[in-house]
Amino acid sequence: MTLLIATRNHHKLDEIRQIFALPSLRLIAADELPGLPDDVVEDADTFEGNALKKARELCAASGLWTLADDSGLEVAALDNAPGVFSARYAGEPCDYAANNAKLLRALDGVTDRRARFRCVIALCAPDGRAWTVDGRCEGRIITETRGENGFGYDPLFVPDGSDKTFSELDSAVKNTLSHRGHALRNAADAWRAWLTPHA
Ligand code: ITT
Repeated sequence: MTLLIATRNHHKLDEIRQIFALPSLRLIAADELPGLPDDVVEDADTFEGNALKKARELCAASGLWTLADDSGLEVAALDNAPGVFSARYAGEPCDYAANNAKLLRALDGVTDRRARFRCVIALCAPDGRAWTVDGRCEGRIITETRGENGFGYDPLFVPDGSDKTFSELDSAVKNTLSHRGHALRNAADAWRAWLTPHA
């Protein structure tokens, strides 16, 4: 069976391919399928809403079972901002360095550094049915960027139980701890029988 991954974000795609490797399930990226809409307008006010929108639009355009990821960072001292605006926190187009710089300015002098990453994975079937699962990772925001791996807010985020940022951990370790890892393992548990019916 073929599953379309409804993301244009290559970092996410790499992580999804590493984590969501089910037997006899072929993952195909949106960039590999010509004729799909370039961008889905992410105007829902929840991760669930945006994940479902991405999955439904690309499923309708492709006719394939489709999986989408909507994710972001919630910072306690900022009333859970940037949340669904994580990709465009410092404006559009998405600029990870500018987002990190803005986050550090917003937390300047703030002692409560608690934050969490959240990820909602949506699955849409060609007949229009759709489902979601989620995952989260609690941690804190440090005061300067550290590490080279990963993407987005990874250089500023230290998951609970670690003293390294996601950017200092290798991707296999990040995937065991991360919001995306938790969400995709929940997805495999919930949907394995549909996605690998003959495995
Ligand atoms: P698609 O919509 O095409 O999937 P996107 O990058 O626009 O790609 P989102 O709208 O879900 O995806 O925004 C996710 C943002 O949240 C991303 O740009 C990062 O800023 C942040 N983010 C999500 N997961 C992350 C992770 O594992 N590490 C660091 N930052 C992450």
